[in-house]
This record gives sequence, C-alpha cells and structure tokens, in this order.
Amino acid sequence: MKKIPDEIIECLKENQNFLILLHQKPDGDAIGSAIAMGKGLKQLNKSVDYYIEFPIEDKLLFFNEIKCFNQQLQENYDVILFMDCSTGEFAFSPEKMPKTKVKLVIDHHKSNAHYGDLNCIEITGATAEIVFRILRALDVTIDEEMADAIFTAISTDTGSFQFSNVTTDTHIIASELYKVKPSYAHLSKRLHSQKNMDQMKMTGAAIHSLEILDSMPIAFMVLDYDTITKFGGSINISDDVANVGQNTIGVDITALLKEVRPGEYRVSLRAKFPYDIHEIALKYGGGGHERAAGFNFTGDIELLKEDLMEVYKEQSEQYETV
Ligand SMILES: [Mn+2]
Repeated sequence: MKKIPDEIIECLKENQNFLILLHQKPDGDAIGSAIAMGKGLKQLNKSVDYYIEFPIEDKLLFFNEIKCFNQQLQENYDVILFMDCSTGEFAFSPEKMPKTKVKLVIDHHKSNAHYGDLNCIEITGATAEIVFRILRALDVTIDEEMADAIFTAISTDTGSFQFSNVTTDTHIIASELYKVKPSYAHLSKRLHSQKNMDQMKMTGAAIHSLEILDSMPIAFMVLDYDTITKFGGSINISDDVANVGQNTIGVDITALLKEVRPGEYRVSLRAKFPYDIHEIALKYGGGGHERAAGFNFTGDIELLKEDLMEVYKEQSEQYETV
C-alpha cells in the first residue's frame, strides 16, 4: 500500500483540536470515515468535534460515536478536516465557520478541487481506505467500532465489493479488519439487503418507473415528489436503488432522478466500464467518480435524456475506434 505523505501524518500528530466535516447528506463512507478518524484521534488524546448533517440513514445509526456528533462547537480549531467531500461548497458546514489554522482534505473523488491547505487525495474505493492507512501510520489501535466504521464505508462505496473501484488494497484492508472482528456477515446484510418497509416500497416504485432510452443501454428511473413524500422522504431512498437499474441485463448507464422538491431533482448516475459519466455530472455542477456521480437538476427531463444519449453515442463511438 502507498505511504501516506509525512506532512499529513505530522499535521495530525502535532495538532490538538480537530473539527470533522463531511459532504451534505452523508453516506456510509462519509459517516464511517468520520467515526474511524475521530475515534482514532481521540485515542491519541486529541479533542475532536463533529458537525454532521442529519438525518442519517437508519442502517448507519447503530454507531455509538454518533452520540458525540454536533455538540457545542469551539470558535477555533487547529485543524478542520473535510472528509469524502469533493468541494468546499459541498461540505455541510456551520453557518458561522469556526476559525482554523489548517484545512485538511481527505478524499477519494476524482473531481476533488484540492481546496485544503493540505490535501490527502487518492483515487481509492472509499475514503475510509485512506483513513485506515492514516490510522496505521499513527499507530492507532483499531477497535471493533472503528473496524465496523471502516467496513461500512468500504462496503457501501464499493457496492459490497462489486464495483470497479475495488482494488487489491481494498481487500487487504478488509482482511485486516477481520483481525479485529471475526465476522461482518450481520453488518453486510444490514447495509445491503435489509430495508425498512418504506425503502422496499420506494425501490419498487423506482423499478416500476424503469425505462430504456431509445434502445440504447441506458436505464432511466424517476422517483417523483409524491412517491418520495408518500414513503417518508429522500432519506428512505437507499443507495442501492440506482444499482437496480444498473443490474438490468444489457444496461451500461443508469440515471436515477429523485424529485426532492417539486421540479427539483437529485440525479444519481452509474456507468459500467468503459463509460465515464463524471464529465456530465461536472457539466451540471455536480461531481463524483467515473462510474458513479451525481448532480442537482431543474428543468426538462427530456433534455437530460437527450444529453445522456449523446454522451453514450459519443463514448461508444470513441471506444469502437480504439
Ligand atoms: Mn466516498
């Protein structure tokens, strides 16, 4: 595994007060990375605060460390850590941002804007893979909750080790976690298979809306505002819904549109190798990875469909000629 740069490790060792921030609507990787990092720093007798957006998905609420989230903030920190967050604007941050000596960004998004004073950015399966290596470099002992946090992060961001972002390192790190705890079977089921009734219904509604765009391998799904409201809001849309489109045989690109407010959509995109949907997400002001990205969209859905078909056509021609 690649070594974490000395300046990152020094920054964590030499400073005392930390604030951890994540991207808006934190997912398994964000929450897991925050908990593992926060608990690791506390073990080194550092003071750690968290400022994190709620609600957090039900399946992630079992961590004890969540009780420490969003306590009284200080006015000054030595370090503000931005984790799993590709731009400063996308971070969920306090209205009055505390002062800090150092902004440290730890992230794995290709589109990361390097907005920190220090940036620890690598394209890995999950931000928590970087966190694991940092904790090792700091000689932190990984306890069971931290192991669960790292496993949760990696497992959710890799679709239970199914996505193309999985590497040898991903598996080496996962195997290290089994030295802390003998089984993650229960946790895996909790993260990927179990859904509450509203989530089951929401998944059903998404499948019901599934259409294929003009005989191209593009799946398009829409959860309209009424459906989302009926089943408890966007917090009940599990990450796996976009994968349902992608798991349809013959599909290479999936778009899942969630109408979070009337006429306002949150779009999740998925692609199979070699298709790259991260450029289209950037074009609409979002970000992400080559094979999984997202953005906010208002406007005519038909135009978005046209755009996706255009991207597919361009890229498929490009790959044919290679
Ligand atoms: Mn992530």
